[in-house]
Amino acid sequence: MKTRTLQLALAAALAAPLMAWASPGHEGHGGGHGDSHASAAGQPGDPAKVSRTVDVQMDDSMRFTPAQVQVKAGETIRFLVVNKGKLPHEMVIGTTKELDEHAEMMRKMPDMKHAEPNQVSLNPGQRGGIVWTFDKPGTFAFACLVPGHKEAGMVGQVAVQP
Ligand SMILES: [Cu+2]
Repeated sequence: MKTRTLQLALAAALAAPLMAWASPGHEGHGGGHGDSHASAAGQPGDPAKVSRTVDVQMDDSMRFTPAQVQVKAGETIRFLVVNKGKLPHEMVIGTTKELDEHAEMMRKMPDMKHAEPNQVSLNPGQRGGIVWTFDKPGTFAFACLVPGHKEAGMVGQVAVQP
């Protein structure tokens, strides 16, 4: 499981700088869902202004392919996501901290379903998309927050170049 080890190592390496990045105003889901879609990782993109499409596959090996995406700050990316597995999977974009907090919430409320612009939840064989604008440079993440999946390594990384 070389890839998984690499991902875990990356996650660990990234955790520290991301802490410094998070602004107090963006911490957690304090105000509850729905009042703001802001994330330190960017903002929902305008489908009419997509810069580029990135195809992403999810499968039951608990991996995203590709697990690494490079973008330039300001780009609006359309992620076209397909679930090739036999389990439901999802892709959620955010900072490592946001995703950790979100995963914790999912563990407490496993039946919670919500549609946010930074995520797509797909049943086996289903396709979907996320349009997201990465407006700030930095290293961000995406993960499957189905309980256990992120922990099993279902995490990817978006490097946003200035
Ligand atoms: Cu998954």
